Amino acid sequence: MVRKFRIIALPLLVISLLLGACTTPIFNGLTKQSDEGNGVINTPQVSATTPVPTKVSATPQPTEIPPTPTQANFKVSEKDEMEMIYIEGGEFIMGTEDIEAQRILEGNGRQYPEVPMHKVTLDRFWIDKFEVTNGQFMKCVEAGACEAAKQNNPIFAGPEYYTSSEYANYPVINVTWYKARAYCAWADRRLPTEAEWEKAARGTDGRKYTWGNEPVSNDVANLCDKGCTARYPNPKFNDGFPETAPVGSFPKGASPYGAMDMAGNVWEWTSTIPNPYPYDAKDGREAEQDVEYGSKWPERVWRGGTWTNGYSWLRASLRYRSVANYWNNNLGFRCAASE
Ligand SMILES: [Ca+2]
Ligand SMILES: [Ca+2]
Repeated sequence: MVRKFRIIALPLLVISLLLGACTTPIFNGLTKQSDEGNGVINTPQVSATTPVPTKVSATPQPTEIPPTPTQANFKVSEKDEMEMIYIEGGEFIMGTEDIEAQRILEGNGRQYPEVPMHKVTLDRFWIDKFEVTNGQFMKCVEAGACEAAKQNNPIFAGPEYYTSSEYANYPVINVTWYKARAYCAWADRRLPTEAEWEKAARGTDGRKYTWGNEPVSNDVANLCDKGCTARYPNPKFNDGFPETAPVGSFPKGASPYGAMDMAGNVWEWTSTIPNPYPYDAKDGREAEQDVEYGSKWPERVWRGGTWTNGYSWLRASLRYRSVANYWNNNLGFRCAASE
């Protein structure tokens, strides 16, 4: 009896092992896809404003891996292959009561008041994950839709900065607001408003920096560190980049949504005309045309700090500004989109 049981049990054991060997890789594959889809964004809230992935089906084919909810939060632009991040609609905390911001108010004339801290409600939008690069901008120039960046204020790379494949993944610089706007239009996008920019940079919780409230360190942003070639190198920091850095070089400084370099590397143009808080998109500061608005020369807001500035310029709420036809070797941009 015992012998007969062994004869039957042995083939069953073999069959079950084979089944196990077959099913394990499939399970692992599903798990891996799910992890990749999660990125740095938490599971999104399901709401009427959440975009529906085009491949979602109520009855997915057995051979297809079901899309995870987070896949709806990323897309890639067909025009310039920019990765884009979905930012849900709703309220966030804009501005600051930070003592640094209060103190700076008394000083730099081109810095603009960040106070008071207040709540702003935005519609959903998409934000570029990275600053627009030389490689991407050159495609727009070659397409005849963009005017080349100014090359008379170069960094050490000289004119090759814009054209060499070595710098294709570095942020484009020396572009005016008009050139930035033209690029985003070519790429079927637009410049972000400064409110959108700030929400994408700091999330909804009013944090001081993209990464949280911890002090600035070497691995969160490209700022003017000890090797910096700009006017005020700071020997207390060593971020490894004397001038601009390839986009996405500081993943530890990513925003809560996963956007890169929203602290440091290059300043970023926004669509917004500087105007005191509270932020109100309907009071004329988001005028699309080059209208006269409080000044003969329309100004626009910059955000995010840069490789030529120190750690105190990396606050997510910091506002800087210039006339729209200004350019500099620390000034670039990223784009946004409503849909
Ligand atoms: Ca640096
Ligand atoms: Ca930046």
